[in-house]
Amino acid sequence: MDMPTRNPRLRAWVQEIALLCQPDRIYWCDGTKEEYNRLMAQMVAEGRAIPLKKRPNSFLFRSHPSDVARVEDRTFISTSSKDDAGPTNNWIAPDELKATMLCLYSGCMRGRTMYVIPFSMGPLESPMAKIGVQITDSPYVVCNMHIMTRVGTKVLRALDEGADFIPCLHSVGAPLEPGQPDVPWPCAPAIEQKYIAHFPEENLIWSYGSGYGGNALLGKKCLALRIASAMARREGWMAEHMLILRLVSPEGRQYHIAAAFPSACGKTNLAMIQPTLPGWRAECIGDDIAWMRIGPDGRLWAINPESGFFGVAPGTSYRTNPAAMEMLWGNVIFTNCALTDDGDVWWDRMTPEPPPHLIDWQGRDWTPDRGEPAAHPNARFTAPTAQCPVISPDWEKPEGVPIDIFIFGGRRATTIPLVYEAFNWDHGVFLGATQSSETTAAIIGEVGRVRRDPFAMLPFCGYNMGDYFTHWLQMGDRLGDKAPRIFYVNWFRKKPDGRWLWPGYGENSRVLAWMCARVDGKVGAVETPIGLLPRPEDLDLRGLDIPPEDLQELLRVDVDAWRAEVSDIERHFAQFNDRFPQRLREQLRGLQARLEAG
Ligand code: O2Y
Ligand code: MN
Repeated sequence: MDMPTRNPRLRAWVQEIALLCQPDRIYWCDGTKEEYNRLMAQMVAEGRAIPLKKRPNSFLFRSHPSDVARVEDRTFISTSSKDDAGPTNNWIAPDELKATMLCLYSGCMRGRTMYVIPFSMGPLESPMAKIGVQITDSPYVVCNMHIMTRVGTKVLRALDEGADFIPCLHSVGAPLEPGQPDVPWPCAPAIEQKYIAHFPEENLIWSYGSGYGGNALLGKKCLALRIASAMARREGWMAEHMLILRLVSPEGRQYHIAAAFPSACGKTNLAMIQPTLPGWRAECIGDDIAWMRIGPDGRLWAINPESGFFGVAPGTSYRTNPAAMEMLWGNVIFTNCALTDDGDVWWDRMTPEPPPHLIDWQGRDWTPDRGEPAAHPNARFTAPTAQCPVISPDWEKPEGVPIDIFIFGGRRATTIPLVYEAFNWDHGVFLGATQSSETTAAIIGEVGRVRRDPFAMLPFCGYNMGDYFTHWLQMGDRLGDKAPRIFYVNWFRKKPDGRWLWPGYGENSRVLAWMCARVDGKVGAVETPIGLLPRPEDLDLRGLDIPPEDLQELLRVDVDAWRAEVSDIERHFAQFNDRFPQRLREQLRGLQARLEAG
């Protein structure tokens, strides 16, 4: 077998996987534009992709209706001891899981091409970058990886020089018999055949049966969060489900913010915020993942390991996220969006009124009276980060940016105020550990139920979450007085009649500006049982028409509701048993005591 690498481990692994999966051909990706164009042209010719007349070099894909999102129930953290995966992860012992998956992988690429994708998460020159090599039988995955990661021969050269790599094996799980015609979106027919497996003790990823998003683009959730979080704990850094944002004050002072939100809380919108507050501006550094380590100055420095956005399309509009809309002018892969009659894409709430006729995400005629959305609720765009009109000129700096502020948040109609600050690091870790959000239609299950999603990492922590809390506490010990300040936000509090109290989007800059003033010691705060809140006059609300009673409600600490919250937090913490850090138990007792005293 001819291989363009001298790296002995990589050569042996590719050979082993080729013998196992039995592809018809092996192709090593070079990451070039020519390669991307060739694969796209091939997928168009095969009827898997639709070129969009209205957007240059952009294509629409339609997935199989059974393969439309991450499959949390089929995602496994496979450690020798079940306790090391913890109560919030699915677990199967490594030997058992490997035996099952080896049977599935055997001959799974027959009739297909096996692509070998050398990629880097983070700029290759960054001391924080990690190299992965994904093997896949999906050309759609190859093209998405081109956008989302740094693919190519530069990575191969680093591997030749002995760089380590994380092996990521992926198959759609749909071998072709000789003469069998292919389908536009091959995937394993049954959900029980899908496995998204992580072996953190050996930095190994095996994914089988799905061709969609986080299940298949293995650099993202699998490597940059699940495997990286386990590596980060061992090596003393942090891999977090966080956007990274630079806010610049009218005086030109820069503040760097990293923020964790569960799904459906507007994370990409905040990452690309266009402040309404006069004189303030913002630059996006990343919208989903932050890798952070303590720098030589003792501060926490963050990079965005990705090079693309894999954003949810429905809800994205010129009102909610103008920067994203501008970014999507061309060079974009759209998945499960609707197709307009003039060759463009459309999704729910993109425009106030839908077009009179569309082809829906399953290729069927659609008119507004259909009663179901034209685009799938988890329809996606894959777009290069560099195309974002508000991207920071420093987004690829190898050393990253120094973080001043951490924000945790969730979607809660009641109880949680618009913003409050943690008393100290341990209290901030408590806020992250108790993070909660109401479920929306984007998550399978009951809508409007409060779900605890610690640090927005529930589906992404590659080890026992009790140990993850301890890791956060230890990072704080090492950072000392250089630690970022920690805040909690809730943009989604409602009036009794169901209307939002806060306008959100660009107006959130007013809340961010208060945080910056807190960092600089320029503004006071009221001490309450739950944390430090702004007084109404501490928020710069000039030009915003918000009734004083709404503001009062946004900043109200509802002590009775918080007592109920404490009971729920106790139940949530109990699942971590002996892995739960005593310091967070003390935080809970402190909150209880303050609520009783207040
Ligand atoms: O459904 C998927 O496979 C995508 S999930 C996703 C994609 C981009 C950013 N974040 C997420 C997420 O689930 O947090
Ligand atoms: Mn995410």
